[in-house]
Amino acid sequence: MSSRDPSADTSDAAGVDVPLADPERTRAPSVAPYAGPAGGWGALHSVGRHVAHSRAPLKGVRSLLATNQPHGFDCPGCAWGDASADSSFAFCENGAKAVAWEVTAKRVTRDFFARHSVSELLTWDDYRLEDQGRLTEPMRYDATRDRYVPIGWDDAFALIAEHLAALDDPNRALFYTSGRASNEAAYLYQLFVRLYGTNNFPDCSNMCHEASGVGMQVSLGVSKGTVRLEDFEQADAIFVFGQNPGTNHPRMLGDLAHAAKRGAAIVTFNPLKERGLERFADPQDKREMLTGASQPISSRYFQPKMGGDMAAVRGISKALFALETAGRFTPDREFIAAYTQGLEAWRTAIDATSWESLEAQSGLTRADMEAAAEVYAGAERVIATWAMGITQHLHAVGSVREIVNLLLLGGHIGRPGAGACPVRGHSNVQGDRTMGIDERAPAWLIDALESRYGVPMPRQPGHNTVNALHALEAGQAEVFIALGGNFTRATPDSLRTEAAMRRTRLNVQISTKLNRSHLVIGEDALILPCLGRSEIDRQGPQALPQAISVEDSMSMVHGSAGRVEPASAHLRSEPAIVAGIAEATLARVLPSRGIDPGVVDWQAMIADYDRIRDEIAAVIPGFDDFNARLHRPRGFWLANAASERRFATLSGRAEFAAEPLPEAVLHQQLAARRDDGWLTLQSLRSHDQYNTTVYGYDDRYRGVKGQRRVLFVNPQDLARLGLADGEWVDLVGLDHQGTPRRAPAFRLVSYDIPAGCCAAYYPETNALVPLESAGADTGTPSSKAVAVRLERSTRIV
Ligand SMILES: Nc1nc2c(c(=O)[nH]1)N[C@H]1C(S)=C(S)[C@@H](COP(=O)(O)OP(=O)(O)OC[C@H]3O[C@@H](n4cnc5c(=O)[nH]c(N)nc54)[C@H](O)[C@@H]3O)O[C@H]1N2
Ligand SMILES: Nc1nc2c(c(=O)[nH]1)N[C@H]1C(S)=C(S)[C@@H](COP(=O)(O)OP(=O)(O)OC[C@H]3O[C@@H](n4cnc5c(=O)[nH]c(N)nc54)[C@H](O)[C@@H]3O)O[C@H]1N2
Ligand SMILES: [Mo]
Repeated sequence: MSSRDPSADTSDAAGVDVPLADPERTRAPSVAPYAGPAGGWGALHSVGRHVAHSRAPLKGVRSLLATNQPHGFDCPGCAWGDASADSSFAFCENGAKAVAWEVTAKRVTRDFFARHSVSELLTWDDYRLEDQGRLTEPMRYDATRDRYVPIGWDDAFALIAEHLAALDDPNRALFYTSGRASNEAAYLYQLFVRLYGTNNFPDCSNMCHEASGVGMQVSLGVSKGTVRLEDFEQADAIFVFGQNPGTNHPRMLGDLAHAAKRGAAIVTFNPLKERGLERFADPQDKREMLTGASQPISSRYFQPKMGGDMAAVRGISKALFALETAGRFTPDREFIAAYTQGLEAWRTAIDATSWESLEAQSGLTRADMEAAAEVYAGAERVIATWAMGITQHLHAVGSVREIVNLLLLGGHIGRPGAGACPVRGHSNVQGDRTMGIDERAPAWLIDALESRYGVPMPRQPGHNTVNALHALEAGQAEVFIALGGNFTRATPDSLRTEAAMRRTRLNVQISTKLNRSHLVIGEDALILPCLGRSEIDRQGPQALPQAISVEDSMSMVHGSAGRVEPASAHLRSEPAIVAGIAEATLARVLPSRGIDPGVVDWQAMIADYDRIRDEIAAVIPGFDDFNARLHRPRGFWLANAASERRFATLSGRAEFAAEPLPEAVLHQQLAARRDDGWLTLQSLRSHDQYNTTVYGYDDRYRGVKGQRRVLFVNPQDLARLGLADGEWVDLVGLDHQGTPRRAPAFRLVSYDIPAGCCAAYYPETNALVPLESAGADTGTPSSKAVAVRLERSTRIV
């Protein structure tokens, strides 16, 4: 294999417009199974390499040590809860990589933008763009020179205000949020956007855990998990659905390992054998590190087909009812009678579902489901956790509700050591929603905002992520502002997304690093560089360091204060940038509506973030006395009614869901067409990435080195299709109108994955995810079920 010209890859094949990785990145990977456990020395060595690559070893290491400590900053890596306040620094390889990536010594300066036109940067891949380092000053796109040029902060704010004031309808502006934004930034952002007049809050969570919130809300009356970290110390059985904690929530492995060690059963459902769910060596355990010992994690490991979980869980429940008849399982009848409704309808639905159909949809055998039921029946306290393997499907809400059904059957909601645990993605995605980043704002929130500020707020629902793209396509939206993230790369159907983003009149990206969202632009564009979480945020006349706050997956809210000097003197904090935009914009738009722009004193809040928290305390339930409670070592817990067996559903009871299974999920639909090469693709994360941020080209636990363009396929499928491990293929999909989409050049890796299923990394595969293929009740793209055909690649010689 040799390299090829990347520019040739951008245009010639139908439906391709995103460049391939640059030539050295299209080299052949080395592929060999990984023998070690997750964690262990492999993790320590990897951190060393990544810290060195960031060229800021000392600073990097010092800040790492402060992460997730009582007086340090919250790890920007994931939303798993933090261990007790007195424990020493919790080592996490991928948390360390996230921090090293942020505290890098590399910088993107005005000279960089003078040297590289936007057209040139569009041929760079995701890794190379972000690897240039931290953004250092505000920049504005100059179309005549096709380059970004410096602009002052005030001029940038004035430009945004001008564009926003010029819109005849505030609903023509879109305000995206990525889940790293702090509670303080998010609160100010939603306040500004609603004062401006819209609920257009497309959000990363629309592509992520939306189904968890929607499903749990109907079933349990809460949209958040009901467990706390302590519950993992008491559970007898932990059912882990559709997640890869070894890579995406490594600190969770510590909790799973402790549970496994004391004998709790860990039952995993995942089409792939993820190493972290098999064995883990804790890098902080001296004995394990010295002796090479490791802790087995899953006691049972089931490999359903993608989209098969609702059927699998229904099968477990069917088996439980059979065990009940045999006198070997007792549902929690007291709990069911006192707190739930709908059991009979659900049971009727289960009785009406044959084992054959459960097997066909789940890809598991009846014996598998019965074995899982045995574990459940023998456990007094059961936790179920899940992530993207459940939520990124069209029927995700059904799956979430079926998992909740299973928990309700044994009374595993609202008792110690038991409960539902959607494991969130971004480190503050849950907090952002709590702060009101919600395109379907509940009435109580709008009421509370109106009464606090005395200004009418919009009540009409706004655009979620997918609808925001539709609005751009239809010319119904023209200004796009992003508080973090990489919208253009994270969203489906890259071809259409990029065309839609090119229709913007103004595209504003508040970011720490350069990414493709800065380059796919229309008329006018701004890059507004902000502080990262690791950096000291000084505000007010005395330049006092400020803390921000975040909420983890267990609804713990805690403070976070940066430790290192900012990457550039010109950076501003996210709250300060939002306040700057708000002040400039509202001064122009509110007076014409007869409203005094002074209703909110933005500068006072920026001078002292305690003032922002006073506002949060006044508006958002659960935050009374916020400033005092924030500084407790582990912060404080937001009450969760369902965990106290109060169910704020329509009926006031927890609701069993009795929805039918989907008639046929994608792998079933494609089964008949498999000989034509059709497979169900899931797009997932490698070990060396954070969403669209690519740290490197290795996926250690899956045994792949030096390449991201790989496709994991079942050996039987390879044989049937006349393909072999090591060959290169293009992935071809179809949009909703049958127009081809192509993601070129993936190296086949024969892999332990159910027949008919395959896997490759996102965002390289986003080109194939149809924009119309999103959950009707969630708007979440079905990134874990994409129909693709394999074509031998003509592109690699
Ligand atoms: N280092 C690192 N940490 C991260 C992130 C990151 O990119 N890098 N991203 C953060 C974010 S925003 C999120 S949302 C989370 C994501 O965390 P995960 O949900 O763990 O992320 P994915 O890599 O998408 O993994 C999906 C897992 O589900 C499995 N799966 C896929 N389809 C199915 C299915 O139909 N059924 C079942 N049972 N399993 C299935 C896959 O094999 C894979 O193990 O991680 C967060 N933390
Ligand atoms: N096909 C497919 N698509 C998916 C997924 C999938 O599994 N498959 N997963 C989906 C999921 S779960 C999610 S959450 C989304 C993620 O979508 P996003 O949240 O939009 O994407 P990220 O890649 O996390 O954003 C990376 C960028 O954030 C900026 N950034 C980093 N730190 C900070 C900070 O502290 N402040 C600010 N302002 N900016 C910062 C940097 O400039 C960086 O380039 O992608 C979704 N898209
Ligand atoms: Mo996510």
